[in-house]
Amino acid sequence: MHIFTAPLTQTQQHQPPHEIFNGEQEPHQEVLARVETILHQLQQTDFEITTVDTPAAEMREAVLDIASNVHSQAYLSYLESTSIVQPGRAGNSYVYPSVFNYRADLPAPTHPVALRGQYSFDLYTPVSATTFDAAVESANLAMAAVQHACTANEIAYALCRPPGHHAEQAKMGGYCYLNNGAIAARAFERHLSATQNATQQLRGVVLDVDFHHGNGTEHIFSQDENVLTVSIHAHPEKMFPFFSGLETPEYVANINYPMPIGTTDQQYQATLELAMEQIREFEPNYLVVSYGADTHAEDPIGGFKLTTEYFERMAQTINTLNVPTVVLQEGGYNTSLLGMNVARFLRGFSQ
Ligand code: Q9C
Ligand code: ZN
Repeated sequence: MHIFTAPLTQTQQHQPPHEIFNGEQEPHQEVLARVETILHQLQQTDFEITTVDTPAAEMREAVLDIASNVHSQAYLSYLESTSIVQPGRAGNSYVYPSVFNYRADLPAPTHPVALRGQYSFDLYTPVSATTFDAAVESANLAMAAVQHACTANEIAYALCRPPGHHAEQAKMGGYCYLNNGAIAARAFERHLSATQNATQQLRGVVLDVDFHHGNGTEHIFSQDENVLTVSIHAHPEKMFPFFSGLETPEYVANINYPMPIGTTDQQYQATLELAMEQIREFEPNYLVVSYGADTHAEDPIGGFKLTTEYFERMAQTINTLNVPTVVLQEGGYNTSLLGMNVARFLRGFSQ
């Protein structure tokens, strides 16, 4: 297991003060302390840690190159445009949508207020002049992990922040801006097609074990038969993101396991074993694990009952494919337990 993290001083400036729920401001859950506690805990392990310090311009170019196979050009251009500090606005001030696009078939509008609603699907995912760079840096870690998994024959973990799995092809949401899991899958395709024999069609799996449905990843690959997306998550009738997460026959390689609130280790394990059965049948050449510790019993916004000890078993169950694998950090919001939960999960990949 090899850990990839970003320098805390630079683009981790992304710190949204609040999210808006039901018209009220609530403290934002996706805080910098998440990274600090995870890093602190991983420093107590004997995993090797690499701080990825790619020069900013080089990083933007490399990430946008892969991200252009995941997100629309218009969305990427919009996101990049938000990194320029607007006159009269502080660099760390966050903007939120006010009107969402109610006519997606008409020409795209240009007013800044319209753009915020065009490229977003919720009021949890605001943007400041620091957000684009943080999202790029997060995706860059996912790509560094993929490179390592392909060249060093070792599982790699990317301490991604902000998370990625809710980001759609052309919309931010659920604290996510760039879909790190989808970017990792495309990066795997690029690396492995350069090294493996060219006649073989590459197939990969993105397994999403965050508490919330991986709507973005599912939708981005919904018509790609070579990327199987599998998600185990809280039933959308009870939980964010509400509009997806059930079986969707139109999607060509997708499996969803909606779970009840209160799901225990045992229930989760039985479902994960089914999921792994399906994944083995797909015979993938690589695996991306979107990992959220918000399935833990004491997560402030979750609702499952998983224990810290179970995360190790979860990882052992996942780690049976023997293909290049990366683990990407998605959610997990209990900042006292998050570091331990992540360390425990990663330990399960290291036996
Ligand atoms: N009042 C991830 O775990 N809903 N995103 C929060 C709190 C948004 C979660 C509601 C949850 C987004 C990556
Ligand atoms: Zn989540």
